[in-house]
Amino acid sequence: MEPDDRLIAKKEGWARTGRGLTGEIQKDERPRLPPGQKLNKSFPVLDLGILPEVDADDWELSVKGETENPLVWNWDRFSALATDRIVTDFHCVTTWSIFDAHWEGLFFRKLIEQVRPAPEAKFVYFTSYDGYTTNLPLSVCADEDVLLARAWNGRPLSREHGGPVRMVVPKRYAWKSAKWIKEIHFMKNDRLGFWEMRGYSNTADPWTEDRYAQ
Ligand SMILES: Nc1nc2c(c(=O)[nH]1)N[C@H]1C(S)=C(S)[C@@H](COP(=O)(O)O)O[C@H]1N2
Ligand SMILES: [Mo]
Repeated sequence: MEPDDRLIAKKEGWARTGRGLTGEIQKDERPRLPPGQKLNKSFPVLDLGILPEVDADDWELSVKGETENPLVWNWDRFSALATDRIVTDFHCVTTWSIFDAHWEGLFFRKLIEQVRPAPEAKFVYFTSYDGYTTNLPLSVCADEDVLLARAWNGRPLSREHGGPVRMVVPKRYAWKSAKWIKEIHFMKNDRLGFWEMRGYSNTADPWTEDRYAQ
């Protein structure tokens, strides 16, 4: 069989003239708001209502459990490292979402590098200065957008949003992001946190409306 020269020539012509191009750029199929969420222009405050007052000078973070190198950071140690920046959306299970929160802090994966979790460590349990707790798999905490935040939208994190330092886990409902973080415990086994023990999902994925425990 001989090549079909007429077909080839026609298709070469299409390449020259750009046949079939619309000039439209393919839009992301996925909407930006997860199902059931509403965009909030301001950043709401939501917590147990205890609002601990923790001065940066008094703040300490202790990282312990199944790790080779447990550590305690004070504000000076932490803030010298905490220069990572990220812009994320943030979704609360009570149905508000905010877009484009500018966070500054330390990527959690860098904390993981420093403490070197043991191979058996599969879960992380967070304890806050108000007594709040929450839990996540280590694999979720290692995601590139997870951080310990000390600033929001260019300003030191306010007390009501969890200052001096809070967790930010953008791919999970906001109750997984502990404010006023005090202790991070690497563990072999999972342990349910405050809301996880009270009917809220342990996996907490906004994109599948994974709000409540089954
Ligand atoms: N320490 C602590 N962290 C917490 C909470 C809390 O009560 N205490 N509430 C959680 C819940 S339910 C939500 S929706 C977010 C709200 O964060 P924001 O107040 O900065 O919006 O914080 C989460 N982290
Ligand atoms: Mo929440």
